[in-house]
Amino acid sequence: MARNALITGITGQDGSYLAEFMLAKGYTVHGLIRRASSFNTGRIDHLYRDPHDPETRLFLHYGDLSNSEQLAGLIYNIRPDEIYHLGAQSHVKVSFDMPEYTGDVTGIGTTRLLEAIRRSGIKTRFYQASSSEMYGAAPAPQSERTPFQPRSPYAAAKVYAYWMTVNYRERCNLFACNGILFNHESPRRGETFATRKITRAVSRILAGEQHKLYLGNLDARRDWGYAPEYVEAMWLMLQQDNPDDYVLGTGESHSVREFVEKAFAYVGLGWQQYVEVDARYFRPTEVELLQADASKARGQLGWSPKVGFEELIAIMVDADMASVGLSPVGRGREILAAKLGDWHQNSLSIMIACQRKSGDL
Ligand code: NDP
Ligand code: GDR
Repeated sequence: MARNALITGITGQDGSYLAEFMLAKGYTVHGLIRRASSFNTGRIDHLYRDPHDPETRLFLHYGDLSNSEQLAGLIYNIRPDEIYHLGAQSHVKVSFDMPEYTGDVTGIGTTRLLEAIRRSGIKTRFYQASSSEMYGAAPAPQSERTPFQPRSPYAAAKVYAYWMTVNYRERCNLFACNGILFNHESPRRGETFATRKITRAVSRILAGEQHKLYLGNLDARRDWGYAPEYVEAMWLMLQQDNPDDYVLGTGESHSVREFVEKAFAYVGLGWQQYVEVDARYFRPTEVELLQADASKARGQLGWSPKVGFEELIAIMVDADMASVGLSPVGRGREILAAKLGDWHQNSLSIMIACQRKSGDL
């Protein structure tokens, strides 16, 4: 019988890639989605089929991480073999404006799920989307052994969720894993995160739809990888003999300034003419330097990312150019074709298809 998976955050960047990946593996996929006054399923519309169709293997359920009663019912009824908990208020800057809400959804949301699993008594495997933000001020490179020094309400909420995951693993013998993921990006990245804000601006400037790009701290350094490669490792973690925690990242660190420079240069523009620094995008406390030591994932999961920094930029700028009706430079497409097979290659066309709204949920 096909295995069952439940994905929270299925409408987000990672959730959409993971759903694709799991469907391709033959799983039946259940996703938690929020009720919204407009369609919020743009990233998964291409996967959605009429639930009356006997071939359907993707099912969406309304719910919210702030509502434990509903989560318990869902888990009890679906009885998933694997649960990927990706749902969160995931924006670090927003978490300074909404610390209590972020704690509730990003932190306690994990406890609600873990408790629902415990109470239902089902046998399942649980993945917690932990974050490199948890390292905060800790010196780089950061590994599973590096102590956390969170610098934002988001990071503090993730640290709480991390330890609750460990606690349920030890206390209830639950197969529960923390994936401590460093930044991973794609054409499906939310438009207010730095990389996508930049690649989208580059394409809109080229198309004459935007004239300036306002950014915050250009000196912060991040370890940026390509998102589809990371969701594959989430699945790998839950296929191991024993539950454990793993860092995922490229091992390279680059500044926001370098990202800007390369993204503009990719289309033949100089960035200084277009970029201005605006204090409103600075954070009260910043994480200056993140760089992964992912040797454990490499050794135990056999995972190492193939897409490098400049390649990631090419993939993202190409996709954003296509979405504003420009002909992409094309290197991004070549990289996807050459380095990644199967479902990765669809990334660009799906990104464009994402603009369509199905309307049949
Ligand atoms: P996104 O912000 O793209 O997606 C977040 C998802 O969570 C969306 O589906 C969103 O739904 C859902 N969500 C938000 N609030 C609630 C709620 N109250 N109830 C139910 N669902 C909710 O995040 P990513 O895909 O980038 O990241 C996935 C996870 O991984 C997150 O937990 C993030 O914190 C974590 N992470 C991400 C990294 C990255 O670089 N991308 C790195 C490390 C960790 P909606 O679409 O309706 O808003
Ligand atoms: P991050 O990603 O905070 O690392 O969290 P984000 O892209 O928001 O910021 C990266 C760095 O860029 C700097 N920056 C700006 N950031 C944004 N969003 N907008 C700007 O205008 C801007 N200018 C400069 C930031 O200060 C920061 O240093 C992401 C999220 O996906 C989290 O959920 C996840 O846990 C971590 O990555 C790992």
